[in-house]
Amino acid sequence: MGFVRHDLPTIENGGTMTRSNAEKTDESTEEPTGDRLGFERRPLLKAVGAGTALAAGAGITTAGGDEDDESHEDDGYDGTDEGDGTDTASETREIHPVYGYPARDAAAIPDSIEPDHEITLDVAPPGPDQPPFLYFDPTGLRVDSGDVVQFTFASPDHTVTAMHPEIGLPQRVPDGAEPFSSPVQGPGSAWLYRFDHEGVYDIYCAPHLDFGMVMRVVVGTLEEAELPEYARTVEDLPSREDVSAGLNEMSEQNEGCEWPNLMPAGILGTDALDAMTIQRAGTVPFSAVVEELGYELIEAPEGPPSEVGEPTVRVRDHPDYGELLVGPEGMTVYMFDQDTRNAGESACSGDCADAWPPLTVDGDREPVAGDGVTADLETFERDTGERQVTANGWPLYYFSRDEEPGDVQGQGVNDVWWVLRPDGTPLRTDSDD
Ligand SMILES: [Cu+2]
Repeated sequence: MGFVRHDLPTIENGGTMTRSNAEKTDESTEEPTGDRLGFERRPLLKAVGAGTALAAGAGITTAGGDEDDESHEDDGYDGTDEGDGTDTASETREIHPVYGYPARDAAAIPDSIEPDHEITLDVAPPGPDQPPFLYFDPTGLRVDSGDVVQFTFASPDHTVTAMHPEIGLPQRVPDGAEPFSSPVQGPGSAWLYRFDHEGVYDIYCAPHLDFGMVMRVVVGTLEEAELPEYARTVEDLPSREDVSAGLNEMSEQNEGCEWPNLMPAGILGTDALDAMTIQRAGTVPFSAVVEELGYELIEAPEGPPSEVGEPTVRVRDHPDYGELLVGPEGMTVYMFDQDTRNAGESACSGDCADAWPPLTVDGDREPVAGDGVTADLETFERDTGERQVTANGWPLYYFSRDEEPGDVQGQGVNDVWWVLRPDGTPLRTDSDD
């Protein structure tokens, strides 16, 4: 199985920011139909709701041109792969001209890849008179030929995709540039790409093209007179009318909707993203683009954006017990038989809590369910003021003797501490073994 499919999240399980924002604009676009899901290679990618991941996936598969490319699975996708001992580091760590270098953990990119620039993919919440923005920041970037750019994913369900006919959009990359794309990636991950061809690269996020999630990279030093035609016009890009018509087609309920989305043509048509402006400035922040469009970039309400969508509780497969709930770092969590389900209090404090530290969330954060977690996650306030996470009504605890992800030293201790299934039911096993 290729990693693209493996890592295709949908809006439904994708986390918080995108979901809540998308819901605001997409309320009327639910109920995807079979027709909609059939990806057509049209200038307008269908890109809302359940169609999102499919559109992105289709684009990426096309980009690769060979979804059975086994070799890429060994390219160190998780960024921590030590390899099988037969590949040299340079072979496994190379930045592929089509696939780039996806790193599941942005903090674990090998030292051999040194990015020259960084771009963040993120979401800004909606304001009273403006939609949510899905954006690359900076939105305009000038690099030298051969420079490596790290794209850092701060919120769920984005891609970094070349505007290229093989991926369904007009060519807006230099001649000879590959139809590159990242997989659909989520918070905490990164994707690296080397820009080898001088010229103008227009890039988009496939799931969020309709939201105007596009950017421009200028490679090398260009003369205004030699700019390619596509850098002077946005007429070949989906217009507001195209995007609205496409979105309205998706559901009868959408008929006559006016879509507040920033449009691809609207973004790339700004003076701020003029290729010469980018070249002079070096970087053009997204705030400058939205200001030119009469909006204001609203910062996400709290915390570093990279943490907003991080799952609080995940599912991890254990060789003996199967799928279990674990905390954000992968450490096993347990329930306590002395607790009362849904009581909103904990029977474990003091010394007990030293041995069994509660899984807590900071501030006003809501716990976020990772892929496969079907238990309802809630919180209550402990006597200490900390907010402890519950799953299916059971307060969750770590065990202090567990040292690494996968450890289940706490299972069956005193016949009262138990691991939990993804739906939050305790797994009570015979502790004699
Ligand atoms: Cu996106």
